[in-house]
Amino acid sequence: MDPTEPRISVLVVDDEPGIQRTLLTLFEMSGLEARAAGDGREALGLLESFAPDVIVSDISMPDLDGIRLLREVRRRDLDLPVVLVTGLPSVESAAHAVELGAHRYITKPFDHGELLATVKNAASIYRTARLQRKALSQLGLLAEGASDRAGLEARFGAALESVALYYQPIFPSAGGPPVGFEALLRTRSTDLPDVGALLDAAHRLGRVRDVGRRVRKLAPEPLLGRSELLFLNLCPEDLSDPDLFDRGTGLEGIAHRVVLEITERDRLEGVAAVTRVASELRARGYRIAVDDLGAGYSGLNNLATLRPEFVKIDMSLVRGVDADPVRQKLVRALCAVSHDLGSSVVGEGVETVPERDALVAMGVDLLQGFLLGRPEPWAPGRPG
Ligand code: G
Ligand code: MN
Repeated sequence: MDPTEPRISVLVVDDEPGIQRTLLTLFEMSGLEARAAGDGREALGLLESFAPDVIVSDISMPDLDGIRLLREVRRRDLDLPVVLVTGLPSVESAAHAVELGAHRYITKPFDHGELLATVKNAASIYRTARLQRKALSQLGLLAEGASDRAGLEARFGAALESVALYYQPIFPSAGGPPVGFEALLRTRSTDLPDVGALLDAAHRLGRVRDVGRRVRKLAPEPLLGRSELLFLNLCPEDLSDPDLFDRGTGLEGIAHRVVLEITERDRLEGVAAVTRVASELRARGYRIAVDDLGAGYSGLNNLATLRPEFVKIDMSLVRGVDADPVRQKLVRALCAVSHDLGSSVVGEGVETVPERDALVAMGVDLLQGFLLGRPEPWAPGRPG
Protein backbone atom coordinates (compact mmCIF):
# COMPACT_ATOMS: atom_id res chain seq x y z
CA MET A 1 0.00 0.00 0.00
CA ASP A 2 1.13 3.57 -0.73
CA PRO A 3 3.08 4.85 2.36
CA THR A 4 1.42 8.30 1.96
CA GLU A 5 -2.00 6.73 2.48
CA PRO A 6 -3.38 6.51 6.01
CA ARG A 7 -3.01 3.15 7.73
CA ILE A 8 -5.76 0.62 7.23
CA SER A 9 -7.77 0.21 10.39
CA VAL A 10 -9.51 -2.99 11.43
CA LEU A 11 -12.03 -3.77 14.12
CA VAL A 12 -11.68 -7.36 15.37
CA VAL A 13 -14.77 -8.82 17.07
CA ASP A 14 -14.38 -12.18 18.82
CA ASP A 15 -15.38 -13.51 22.23
CA GLU A 16 -12.41 -15.86 22.47
CA PRO A 17 -9.47 -13.92 23.96
CA GLY A 18 -6.95 -16.22 22.24
CA ILE A 19 -8.32 -15.56 18.76
CA GLN A 20 -8.69 -11.86 19.51
CA ARG A 21 -5.01 -11.69 20.43
CA THR A 22 -3.91 -13.72 17.39
CA LEU A 23 -5.82 -11.43 15.04
CA LEU A 24 -4.63 -8.22 16.70
CA THR A 25 -1.02 -9.43 16.46
CA LEU A 26 -1.46 -10.49 12.82
CA PHE A 27 -2.83 -7.11 11.79
CA GLU A 28 -0.47 -4.99 13.91
CA MET A 29 2.61 -6.90 12.72
CA SER A 30 1.49 -6.12 9.17
CA GLY A 31 1.30 -2.38 9.85
CA LEU A 32 -2.46 -2.11 10.25
CA GLU A 33 -4.22 -0.32 13.08
CA ALA A 34 -6.34 -2.84 14.96
CA ARG A 35 -8.83 -2.59 17.81
CA ALA A 36 -10.82 -5.39 19.43
CA ALA A 37 -14.26 -6.00 20.89
CA GLY A 38 -15.55 -9.08 22.72
CA ASP A 39 -18.98 -9.20 21.06
CA GLY A 40 -21.31 -7.32 18.74
CA ARG A 41 -22.64 -4.97 21.37
CA GLU A 42 -19.17 -3.87 22.44
CA ALA A 43 -18.27 -3.45 18.76
CA LEU A 44 -21.25 -1.14 18.16
CA GLY A 45 -20.14 0.93 21.15
CA LEU A 46 -16.61 1.20 19.75
CA LEU A 47 -17.93 2.25 16.34
CA GLU A 48 -19.28 5.44 17.93
CA SER A 49 -15.71 6.71 18.22
CA PHE A 50 -13.66 4.50 15.88
CA ALA A 51 -14.24 4.35 12.11
CA PRO A 52 -12.49 1.22 10.80
CA ASP A 53 -11.97 0.40 7.12
CA VAL A 54 -12.91 -3.24 7.75
CA ILE A 55 -14.62 -5.30 10.45
CA VAL A 56 -13.47 -8.89 11.01
CA SER A 57 -16.05 -10.62 13.17
CA ASP A 58 -16.75 -14.03 14.63
CA ILE A 59 -20.35 -15.21 14.08
CA SER A 60 -21.26 -17.07 17.24
CA MET A 61 -20.89 -14.76 20.25
CA PRO A 62 -22.94 -14.15 23.39
CA ASP A 63 -25.28 -11.16 23.54
CA LEU A 64 -25.03 -9.84 19.97
CA ASP A 65 -23.72 -12.25 17.34
CA GLY A 66 -21.89 -11.53 14.08
CA ILE A 67 -25.01 -11.69 11.89
CA ARG A 68 -26.86 -9.20 14.07
CA LEU A 69 -23.77 -7.01 14.18
CA LEU A 70 -23.70 -7.09 10.37
CA ARG A 71 -27.38 -6.11 10.28
CA GLU A 72 -26.74 -3.17 12.61
CA VAL A 73 -23.68 -2.06 10.64
CA ARG A 74 -25.74 -2.08 7.43
CA ARG A 75 -28.22 0.30 9.04
CA ARG A 76 -25.42 2.82 9.48
CA ASP A 77 -23.19 2.19 6.47
CA LEU A 78 -24.06 0.31 3.29
CA ASP A 79 -20.47 -0.19 2.20
CA LEU A 80 -18.33 -0.86 5.30
CA PRO A 81 -16.84 -4.31 4.59
CA VAL A 82 -17.53 -7.00 7.16
CA VAL A 83 -15.54 -10.24 6.98
CA LEU A 84 -17.26 -13.01 8.95
CA VAL A 85 -15.14 -15.78 10.44
CA THR A 86 -16.79 -18.87 11.86
CA GLY A 87 -15.84 -22.16 13.42
CA LEU A 88 -19.34 -23.51 12.86
CA PRO A 89 -20.31 -22.81 9.25
CA SER A 90 -23.98 -23.34 8.43
CA VAL A 91 -26.09 -22.80 5.33
CA GLU A 92 -28.30 -20.53 7.40
CA SER A 93 -25.56 -18.17 8.59
CA ALA A 94 -23.97 -18.15 5.12
CA ALA A 95 -27.32 -17.19 3.60
CA HIS A 96 -27.73 -14.35 6.11
CA ALA A 97 -24.19 -13.20 5.41
CA VAL A 98 -24.89 -13.00 1.67
CA GLU A 99 -28.26 -11.34 2.18
CA LEU A 100 -26.72 -8.60 4.34
CA GLY A 101 -23.78 -8.01 2.04
CA ALA A 102 -20.92 -9.53 4.03
CA HIS A 103 -17.63 -9.04 2.22
CA ARG A 104 -16.49 -12.62 2.84
CA TYR A 105 -17.39 -15.64 4.91
CA ILE A 106 -14.29 -17.48 6.16
CA THR A 107 -14.17 -20.72 8.15
CA LYS A 108 -11.80 -21.48 11.03
CA PRO A 109 -9.01 -22.45 11.09
CA PHE A 110 -8.18 -19.67 8.67
CA ASP A 111 -4.99 -19.03 6.74
CA HIS A 112 -3.30 -15.90 8.11
CA GLY A 113 -1.97 -14.75 4.74
CA GLU A 114 -5.34 -15.20 3.10
CA LEU A 115 -7.18 -13.31 5.82
CA LEU A 116 -4.70 -10.44 5.64
CA ALA A 117 -5.04 -10.25 1.85
CA THR A 118 -8.84 -10.28 2.18
CA VAL A 119 -8.77 -7.43 4.70
CA LYS A 120 -6.43 -5.30 2.56
CA ASN A 121 -8.54 -5.91 -0.52
CA ALA A 122 -11.77 -5.05 1.34
CA ALA A 123 -10.21 -1.84 2.67
CA SER A 124 -9.15 -0.72 -0.76
CA ILE A 125 -12.60 -1.38 -2.26
CA TYR A 126 -14.18 0.57 0.61
CA ARG A 127 -11.82 3.51 0.18
CA THR A 128 -12.43 3.60 -3.56
CA ALA A 129 -16.20 3.64 -2.98
CA ARG A 130 -15.84 6.56 -0.56
CA LEU A 131 -13.55 8.50 -2.92
CA GLN A 132 -15.92 7.90 -5.80
CA ARG A 133 -18.81 9.29 -3.81
CA LYS A 134 -16.76 12.32 -2.74
CA ALA A 135 -15.77 13.02 -6.36
CA LEU A 136 -19.34 12.68 -7.59
CA SER A 137 -20.61 15.06 -4.96
CA GLN A 138 -17.84 17.59 -5.74
CA LEU A 139 -18.81 17.43 -9.41
CA GLY A 140 -22.39 18.13 -8.38
CA LEU A 141 -23.49 14.72 -9.66
CA LEU A 142 -24.59 13.69 -6.20
CA ALA A 143 -26.80 15.97 -4.14
CA GLU A 144 -24.97 17.68 -1.27
CA GLY A 145 -24.74 15.33 1.66
CA ALA A 146 -26.39 12.49 -0.23
CA SER A 147 -24.98 9.10 0.55
CA ASP A 148 -25.76 5.75 -0.96
CA ARG A 149 -28.01 5.24 1.97
CA ALA A 150 -30.09 8.29 1.09
CA GLY A 151 -30.23 7.10 -2.51
CA LEU A 152 -31.36 3.66 -1.44
CA GLU A 153 -33.97 5.18 0.89
CA ALA A 154 -35.41 7.11 -2.04
CA ARG A 155 -35.47 4.12 -4.38
CA PHE A 156 -36.95 1.93 -1.67
CA GLY A 157 -39.68 4.47 -0.89
CA ALA A 158 -40.63 4.76 -4.55
CA ALA A 159 -40.60 0.99 -5.08
CA LEU A 160 -42.75 0.42 -1.99
CA GLU A 161 -45.31 2.91 -3.28
CA SER A 162 -45.53 1.11 -6.60
CA VAL A 163 -45.79 -2.51 -5.39
CA ALA A 164 -48.54 -4.67 -6.78
CA LEU A 165 -50.12 -7.79 -5.37
CA TYR A 166 -50.67 -10.83 -7.51
CA TYR A 167 -53.09 -13.54 -6.45
CA GLN A 168 -52.59 -17.25 -7.05
CA PRO A 169 -55.58 -19.58 -6.63
CA ILE A 170 -55.56 -22.59 -4.29
CA PHE A 171 -57.90 -25.41 -5.29
CA PRO A 172 -59.41 -28.36 -3.44
CA SER A 173 -57.91 -31.68 -4.55
CA ALA A 174 -61.40 -32.95 -5.24
CA GLY A 175 -61.90 -30.25 -7.89
CA GLY A 176 -64.17 -27.23 -8.02
CA PRO A 177 -63.60 -23.50 -7.59
CA PRO A 178 -60.65 -22.12 -5.57
CA VAL A 179 -61.00 -22.11 -1.80
CA GLY A 180 -58.56 -19.25 -1.52
CA PHE A 181 -55.83 -17.10 -3.02
CA GLU A 182 -52.25 -16.49 -1.93
CA ALA A 183 -51.29 -12.84 -2.23
CA LEU A 184 -47.79 -12.46 -3.68
CA LEU A 185 -45.79 -9.26 -3.75
CA ARG A 186 -44.44 -7.93 -7.04
CA THR A 187 -42.60 -4.69 -7.72
CA ARG A 188 -43.11 -2.46 -10.73
CA SER A 189 -40.15 -0.20 -10.07
CA THR A 190 -37.17 -0.41 -12.41
CA ASP A 191 -34.88 0.74 -9.57
CA LEU A 192 -35.64 -2.33 -7.46
CA PRO A 193 -36.95 -4.63 -10.17
CA ASP A 194 -37.81 -7.71 -8.15
CA VAL A 195 -39.07 -8.67 -4.73
CA GLY A 196 -35.61 -9.94 -3.76
CA ALA A 197 -34.08 -6.51 -4.42
CA LEU A 198 -36.92 -4.78 -2.56
CA LEU A 199 -36.54 -7.03 0.49
CA ASP A 200 -32.77 -6.71 0.39
CA ALA A 201 -33.12 -2.91 0.47
CA ALA A 202 -35.70 -3.23 3.26
CA HIS A 203 -33.25 -5.31 5.33
CA ARG A 204 -30.38 -2.90 4.73
CA LEU A 205 -32.53 0.06 5.69
CA GLY A 206 -34.18 -1.68 8.65
CA ARG A 207 -37.60 -1.22 7.02
CA VAL A 208 -38.81 -4.81 6.56
CA ARG A 209 -41.91 -4.06 8.63
CA ASP A 210 -42.93 -1.33 6.21
CA VAL A 211 -43.15 -3.94 3.45
CA GLY A 212 -45.42 -6.15 5.56
CA ARG A 213 -47.63 -3.19 6.48
CA ARG A 214 -48.08 -2.24 2.84
CA VAL A 215 -48.96 -5.82 1.91
CA ARG A 216 -51.50 -6.14 4.74
CA LYS A 217 -53.09 -2.87 3.67
CA LEU A 218 -53.40 -3.80 -0.01
CA ALA A 219 -54.02 -7.55 0.10
CA PRO A 220 -57.56 -7.81 1.49
CA GLU A 221 -59.15 -5.32 -0.85
CA PRO A 222 -60.21 -7.58 -3.76
CA LEU A 223 -61.49 -10.24 -1.37
CA LEU A 224 -63.77 -7.98 0.65
CA GLY A 225 -67.36 -9.11 0.28
CA ARG A 226 -66.33 -12.54 -1.06
CA SER A 227 -66.02 -15.90 0.62
CA GLU A 228 -62.57 -17.29 -0.28
CA LEU A 229 -59.59 -17.47 2.06
CA LEU A 230 -56.70 -15.02 1.75
CA PHE A 231 -53.24 -16.56 2.28
CA LEU A 232 -50.65 -13.95 3.29
CA ASN A 233 -46.90 -14.40 3.81
CA LEU A 234 -45.38 -13.03 7.01
CA CYS A 235 -41.72 -12.31 7.69
CA PRO A 236 -40.31 -12.86 11.20
CA GLU A 237 -40.05 -9.06 11.45
CA ASP A 238 -43.82 -8.82 10.93
CA LEU A 239 -44.41 -11.16 13.86
CA SER A 240 -42.91 -8.64 16.26
CA ASP A 241 -44.63 -5.64 14.64
CA PRO A 242 -47.19 -4.10 17.03
CA ASP A 243 -49.02 -2.92 13.90
CA LEU A 244 -49.78 -6.58 13.09
CA PHE A 245 -52.67 -6.38 15.53
CA ASP A 246 -54.00 -2.99 14.49
CA ARG A 247 -57.73 -2.92 14.80
CA GLY A 248 -60.03 -1.52 12.17
CA THR A 249 -57.87 -2.48 9.18
CA GLY A 250 -59.34 -4.28 6.17
CA LEU A 251 -57.47 -7.38 7.24
CA GLU A 252 -58.90 -7.43 10.77
CA GLY A 253 -62.38 -7.20 9.24
CA ILE A 254 -61.91 -10.50 7.38
CA ALA A 255 -59.59 -12.18 9.91
CA HIS A 256 -61.73 -15.36 9.91
CA ARG A 257 -60.85 -15.78 6.21
CA VAL A 258 -57.15 -14.95 6.53
CA VAL A 259 -54.40 -17.58 6.74
CA LEU A 260 -51.03 -16.18 7.78
CA GLU A 261 -48.13 -18.13 6.29
CA ILE A 262 -45.04 -18.40 8.44
CA THR A 263 -41.73 -19.69 7.14
CA GLU A 264 -38.36 -20.22 8.75
CA ARG A 265 -36.57 -18.73 5.76
CA ASP A 266 -35.36 -15.79 7.81
CA ARG A 267 -35.06 -17.77 11.02
CA LEU A 268 -37.78 -17.53 13.63
CA GLU A 269 -36.21 -15.59 16.46
CA GLY A 270 -37.37 -16.76 19.85
CA VAL A 271 -39.76 -19.66 19.45
CA ALA A 272 -41.63 -18.76 22.62
CA ALA A 273 -42.39 -15.30 21.24
CA VAL A 274 -43.63 -16.79 17.95
CA THR A 275 -45.95 -19.15 19.80
CA ARG A 276 -47.34 -16.23 21.80
CA VAL A 277 -47.94 -14.14 18.67
CA ALA A 278 -49.59 -17.11 16.96
CA SER A 279 -52.04 -17.58 19.82
CA GLU A 280 -52.81 -13.86 19.90
CA LEU A 281 -53.50 -13.96 16.16
CA ARG A 282 -55.77 -16.98 16.59
CA ALA A 283 -57.69 -15.15 19.30
CA ARG A 284 -58.41 -12.52 16.65
CA GLY A 285 -59.70 -15.13 14.23
CA TYR A 286 -56.67 -15.61 12.00
CA ARG A 287 -55.43 -19.05 10.98
CA ILE A 288 -51.79 -20.08 10.60
CA ALA A 289 -49.96 -21.97 7.85
CA VAL A 290 -46.43 -23.32 7.95
CA ASP A 291 -45.00 -22.36 4.56
CA ASP A 292 -42.35 -24.13 2.48
CA LEU A 293 -42.28 -27.29 4.60
CA GLY A 294 -39.53 -29.53 3.30
CA ALA A 295 -37.36 -26.68 2.06
CA GLY A 296 -33.96 -26.61 3.76
CA TYR A 297 -34.93 -23.91 6.19
CA SER A 298 -38.45 -24.92 7.16
CA GLY A 299 -38.36 -27.60 9.81
CA LEU A 300 -40.79 -30.04 11.33
CA ASN A 301 -40.42 -28.31 14.69
CA ASN A 302 -42.69 -25.58 13.29
CA LEU A 303 -45.50 -28.13 13.21
CA ALA A 304 -44.98 -28.86 16.87
CA THR A 305 -44.69 -25.26 18.07
CA LEU A 306 -47.26 -23.56 15.85
CA ARG A 307 -49.88 -26.31 15.45
CA PRO A 308 -50.88 -24.73 12.12
CA GLU A 309 -54.29 -25.11 10.50
CA PHE A 310 -52.49 -25.49 7.14
CA VAL A 311 -49.20 -27.04 6.10
CA LYS A 312 -47.77 -26.03 2.73
CA ILE A 313 -45.44 -28.62 1.23
CA ASP A 314 -42.56 -26.92 -0.54
CA MET A 315 -42.33 -27.19 -4.30
CA SER A 316 -38.92 -28.84 -4.03
CA LEU A 317 -40.72 -31.93 -2.72
CA VAL A 318 -43.50 -31.61 -5.29
CA ARG A 319 -41.20 -31.35 -8.30
CA GLY A 320 -41.19 -34.75 -10.02
CA VAL A 321 -42.92 -36.43 -7.06
CA ASP A 322 -44.79 -38.76 -9.44
CA ALA A 323 -41.52 -40.41 -10.51
CA ASP A 324 -39.57 -40.36 -7.26
CA PRO A 325 -40.32 -42.98 -4.58
CA VAL A 326 -38.36 -41.07 -1.92
CA ARG A 327 -40.33 -37.85 -2.42
CA GLN A 328 -43.51 -39.95 -2.37
CA LYS A 329 -42.57 -41.44 1.00
CA LEU A 330 -41.80 -37.97 2.39
CA VAL A 331 -45.04 -36.42 1.14
CA ARG A 332 -47.06 -39.35 2.44
CA ALA A 333 -45.40 -39.07 5.85
CA LEU A 334 -45.93 -35.29 6.00
CA CYS A 335 -49.60 -35.76 5.10
CA ALA A 336 -50.03 -38.39 7.81
CA VAL A 337 -48.40 -36.23 10.51
CA SER A 338 -50.27 -33.11 9.43
CA HIS A 339 -53.64 -34.85 9.35
CA ASP A 340 -52.91 -36.40 12.72
CA LEU A 341 -52.34 -32.89 14.09
CA GLY A 342 -55.52 -31.63 12.45
CA SER A 343 -53.82 -29.59 9.71
CA SER A 344 -54.85 -29.45 6.06
CA VAL A 345 -52.07 -30.01 3.54
CA VAL A 346 -51.43 -27.78 0.53
CA GLY A 347 -49.17 -29.00 -2.29
CA GLU A 348 -47.28 -26.00 -3.67
CA GLY A 349 -45.72 -25.40 -7.07
CA VAL A 350 -47.68 -28.07 -8.97
CA GLU A 351 -46.58 -27.80 -12.60
CA THR A 352 -47.60 -31.08 -14.27
CA VAL A 353 -50.63 -33.37 -14.41
CA PRO A 354 -48.67 -36.39 -13.06
CA GLU A 355 -47.47 -34.29 -10.08
CA ARG A 356 -51.04 -33.24 -9.38
CA ASP A 357 -52.40 -36.78 -9.64
CA ALA A 358 -49.66 -38.17 -7.41
CA LEU A 359 -50.32 -35.53 -4.71
CA VAL A 360 -54.05 -36.20 -4.79
CA ALA A 361 -53.46 -39.95 -4.50
CA MET A 362 -51.18 -39.36 -1.50
CA GLY A 363 -53.80 -37.43 0.42
CA VAL A 364 -52.89 -33.77 -0.19
CA ASP A 365 -56.01 -31.67 0.47
CA LEU A 366 -55.33 -28.52 -1.55
CA LEU A 367 -53.31 -27.71 -4.67
CA GLN A 368 -51.44 -24.62 -5.82
CA GLY A 369 -49.17 -24.13 -8.81
CA PHE A 370 -48.71 -22.93 -12.36
CA LEU A 371 -50.64 -25.97 -13.68
CA LEU A 372 -53.79 -24.78 -11.93
CA GLY A 373 -53.33 -21.03 -12.00
CA ARG A 374 -50.49 -18.52 -12.14
CA PRO A 375 -50.19 -15.54 -9.83
CA GLU A 376 -51.96 -12.66 -11.58
CA PRO A 377 -53.17 -9.20 -10.70
CA TRP A 378 -56.73 -9.42 -9.43
CA ALA A 379 -59.21 -9.27 -12.28
CA PRO A 380 -62.90 -8.65 -11.61
CA GLY A 381 -63.87 -11.84 -13.47
CA ARG A 382 -61.75 -14.06 -11.21
CA PRO A 383 -63.19 -17.56 -10.63
CA GLY A 384 -64.84 -18.32 -7.34
O1 G B 1 -42.33 -19.15 -0.42
P1 G B 1 -43.69 -19.17 -1.08
O2 G B 1 -44.25 -20.55 -1.10
O3 G B 1 -44.63 -18.16 -0.49
O4 G B 1 -43.40 -18.75 -2.60
C1 G B 1 -44.37 -18.67 -3.58
C2 G B 1 -43.64 -18.38 -4.89
O5 G B 1 -43.73 -19.53 -5.73
C3 G B 1 -44.23 -17.24 -5.67
O6 G B 1 -43.21 -16.37 -6.05
C4 G B 1 -44.87 -17.90 -6.88
O7 G B 1 -44.79 -17.09 -8.04
C5 G B 1 -44.06 -19.14 -7.05
N1 G B 1 -44.85 -20.24 -7.66
C6 G B 1 -46.15 -20.49 -7.51
N2 G B 1 -46.53 -21.60 -8.21
C7 G B 1 -45.41 -22.05 -8.82
C8 G B 1 -45.14 -23.16 -9.69
O8 G B 1 -46.00 -23.95 -10.06
N3 G B 1 -43.85 -23.32 -10.12
C9 G B 1 -42.86 -22.46 -9.73
N4 G B 1 -41.63 -22.69 -10.19
N5 G B 1 -43.08 -21.40 -8.92
C10 G B 1 -44.34 -21.19 -8.47
MN1 MN C 1 -46.24 -18.67 0.69
